[in-house]
Amino acid sequence: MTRERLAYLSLGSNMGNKLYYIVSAIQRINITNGVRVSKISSFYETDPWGVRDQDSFYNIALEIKTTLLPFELLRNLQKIETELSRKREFRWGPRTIDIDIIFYDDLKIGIEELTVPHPRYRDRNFVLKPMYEIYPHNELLLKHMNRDSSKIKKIIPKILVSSCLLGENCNYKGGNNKNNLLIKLENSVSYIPVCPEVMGGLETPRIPAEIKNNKVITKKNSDVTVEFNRGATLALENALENNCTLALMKGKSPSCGLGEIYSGDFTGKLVEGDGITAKLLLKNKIDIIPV
Ligand code: PH2
Ligand code: MG
Ligand code: MG
Repeated sequence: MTRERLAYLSLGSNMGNKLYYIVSAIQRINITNGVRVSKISSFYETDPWGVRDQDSFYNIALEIKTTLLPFELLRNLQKIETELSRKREFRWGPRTIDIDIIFYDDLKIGIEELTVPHPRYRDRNFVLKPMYEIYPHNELLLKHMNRDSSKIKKIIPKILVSSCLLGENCNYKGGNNKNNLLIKLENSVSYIPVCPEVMGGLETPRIPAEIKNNKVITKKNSDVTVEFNRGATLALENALENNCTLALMKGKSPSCGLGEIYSGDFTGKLVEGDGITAKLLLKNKIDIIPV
């Protein structure tokens, strides 16, 4: 077992739902074996650097702790880029997601595939500014900051989130599904917490329910479809009022699950499908990351 080392990453996106790509990347980095995200900077909207004639970027910086060697880390990050539809068309062109290793411990690596520290970070405020937030004792970052005058603006994205993921005791058992990464992200975004089941009028704790034949049925065989639909509508209203384009939703749940949900037999088995709220959000062009 190699020891854990600190590395600093720069993330950027300027295609499609930029917020979705950046947050998806953070989550995928955090669940990679041998990697955990330890610090997340603010989000910045930045002028395109290099090739100027393209959409503005969202950029952030991450501190990670990793037992992976630089090349293993690089491979894993490239895999995440590919999973998030990254296509390599031309240098510095538009991309759904770019994940660059800026520093890896105090290592200096210089071969064709990987140069660390990143060869151009000193010229890029979109790297320096977010990085300085989470790495303030690195004076070099500050020193380089004014070589580049391109505009960069801090933003606080609004994100719809299942309340239980932030630690609210609103799941059916009366407990929560607190997620450490989402708690860490709380300093960089503005969360709009919703629990569609509670908003729909159900109590906590409540009898578990699952979707079967397009209805939501409790384990005691009562039909709670009306409550689930009401909760979904209220969650959607919250999202629209706040112009959310992204929702972080509790996975597998009959309200919030995406892609896979419980089968309807109360056996713990999963089947393909979306929860009632997830389906409504998607229909209204709000992207979902299941957590
Ligand atoms: N990435 C590039 C080229 N230009 N400009 C901004 N503002 N942000 C980026 O992340 C970025 C860029 C190549 O990686
Ligand atoms: Mg890059
Ligand atoms: Mg890159």
